[in-house]
Amino acid sequence: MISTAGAEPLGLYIGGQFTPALSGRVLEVRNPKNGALVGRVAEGDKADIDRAVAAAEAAFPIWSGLSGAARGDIMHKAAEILARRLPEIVGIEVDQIGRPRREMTAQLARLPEWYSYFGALARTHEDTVPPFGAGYLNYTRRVPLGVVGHVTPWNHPLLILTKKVAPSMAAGNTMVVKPSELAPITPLLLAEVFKEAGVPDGVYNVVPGFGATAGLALTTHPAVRKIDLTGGTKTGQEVAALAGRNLTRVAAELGGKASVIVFPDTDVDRAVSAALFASFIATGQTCVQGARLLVHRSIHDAVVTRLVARAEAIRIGDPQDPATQMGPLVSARQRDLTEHYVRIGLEEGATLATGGARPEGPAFDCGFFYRPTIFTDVTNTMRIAQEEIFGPVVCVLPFETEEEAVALANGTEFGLAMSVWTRDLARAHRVTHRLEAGIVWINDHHRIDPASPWGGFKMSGIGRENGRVAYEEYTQIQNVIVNLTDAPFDWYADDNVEKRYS
Ligand code: TXE
Repeated sequence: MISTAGAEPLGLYIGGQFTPALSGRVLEVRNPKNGALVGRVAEGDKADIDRAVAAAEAAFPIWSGLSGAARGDIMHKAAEILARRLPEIVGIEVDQIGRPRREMTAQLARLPEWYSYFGALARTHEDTVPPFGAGYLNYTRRVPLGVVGHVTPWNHPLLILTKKVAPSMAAGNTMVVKPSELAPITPLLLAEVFKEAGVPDGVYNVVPGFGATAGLALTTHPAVRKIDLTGGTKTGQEVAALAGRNLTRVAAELGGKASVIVFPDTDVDRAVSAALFASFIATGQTCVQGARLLVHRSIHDAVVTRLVARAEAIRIGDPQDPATQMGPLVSARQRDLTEHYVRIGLEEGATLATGGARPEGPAFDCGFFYRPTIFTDVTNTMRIAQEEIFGPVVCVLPFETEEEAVALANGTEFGLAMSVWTRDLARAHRVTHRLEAGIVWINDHHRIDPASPWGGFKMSGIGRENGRVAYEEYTQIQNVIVNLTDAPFDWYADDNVEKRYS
């Protein structure tokens, strides 16, 4: 097992080996709860990305040459090994990003399902035989793209990585991962899982480093056939523009500003637990965070009163303590951003119902902690209602009519996810069908499954993770048209036979 505690930094993972960066540079991973060193990791740049892409290119004929069933078997094995190693991996994930152990245990326990689901897809995928006409057999083949690049963030390091790795691996691609500079350790640990499962060397390569160096080198590499990125909308726009020069495909899961829409037939306690779950999981650092709570005016005051009391009772503390319900933000930068937006909210005239400050006490002095924060009297034109904050801040906006709720919910540039809370079946579906969002939960929030397509409308991204569609987006179609007759055909012959051209 690789160690994160020793003096030797963890290497990049290229061609089945851990190796130092060519530059010799190393980056430090620090625990956001207290600044303690979690581990030292080799910091890759362009030269290392070039090596990793070359390793992935070399492995491509081997991996793509296996049958889907053989790839599926290896991925099922990876699922079993990963399940066995989860306790150790959860502990490191918690130290890297500060999310509470109870959240990371629940989230990471699901990861093996991705390898099982996509392994099964690799085994069972069927191509098509489109109609063509008498005397012909016409069939399609889905073939892998080649080397693909995964650029991943820090907020769900392994879940987001897995959403990209599992479908691309199942479809027969080889890959280079550029994980977030804040959370590179667990993506490196995953390499051990794949090695033990029998994934050939060079299929899965990891080059930790910064966006402006390693990230840029990967996304502009001419041999990379697809970039799959999760990050901020600005990053997605930049990456897509540059990748376009090489006609590299881009999938991007970007920012969000999800609305939680609560109709008046919802029980107040249910609405409050919905809002808490939607808004404060991951200290609000998730792209589908319920950052906007749209509540019918008739229950607005009751919901706000109860929500404030419940938010104030959330236990903030050491993320490794199983009793902790909210950990720190991931970095000083994320906390600065949160504080910046809280100031903006106050300047814009919103009312701070609770939070808006760091928790006090020696346990919080050296970490990036921030209290759950609720703004009321928010209007849809305020920046706090429109821009992604990515912290534990929720804006409450009242509405009167269904029409108004839909207009408010759709009234941002984002379109990743929303949730609708009502017991009225017809209204639930009627409203959902008018929402501009790639994911809608009815009477729920945050739910995710490997079989269920995940991705955004509007400025929240392009392409889809999860589901058959994700597998297919990691393939390209070859159409094979077979003439089944031996009848002579000579287009230029003067034989008075009518020629068929199409
Ligand atoms: O993300 P970045 P950051 C949002 C959230 C957050 C903001 C900034 O609002 O406050 O983005 O967070 C790599 N070429 N989300 O700075 O920079 C980078 O190294 C190639 C939403 O952490 O977008 C990292 O690996 N790569 C989100 C990854 O992109 C580049 C998750 C994401 O980093 C690059 C995270 C470049 N030019 C942040 N610049 C979500 N959708 O869940 C950066 N990277």
